[in-house]
Amino acid sequence: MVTSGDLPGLNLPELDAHSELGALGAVELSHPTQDLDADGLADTVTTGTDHAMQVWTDLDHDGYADHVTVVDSGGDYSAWEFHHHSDGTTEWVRMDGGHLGGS
Ligand SMILES: [Ca+2]
Ligand SMILES: [Ca+2]
Repeated sequence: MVTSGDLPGLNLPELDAHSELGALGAVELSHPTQDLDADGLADTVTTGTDHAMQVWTDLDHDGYADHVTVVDSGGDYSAWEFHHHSDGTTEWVRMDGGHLGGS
């Protein structure tokens, strides 16, 4: 579980599109600010630097991110989902990735 990060006050890890999230563990979204699915409950936090931005979404509102999309300033992106396995372990799984804009 991530308890501290590079972004003061948000406690979210700073990632780029080539970061490996597999063993990152649960990421707490304590103060989501955006409502991505428009159900009236804030579920999403966007973080970032000059180099990359991260969009963290807590789809089931349990306080922990279930999905993150990372986009580099150069256009590379990756999308990850947080999976809960039946044996109690958890893992981030890369679902998508590539380069925005075709080539
Ligand atoms: Ca929502
Ligand atoms: Ca969640």
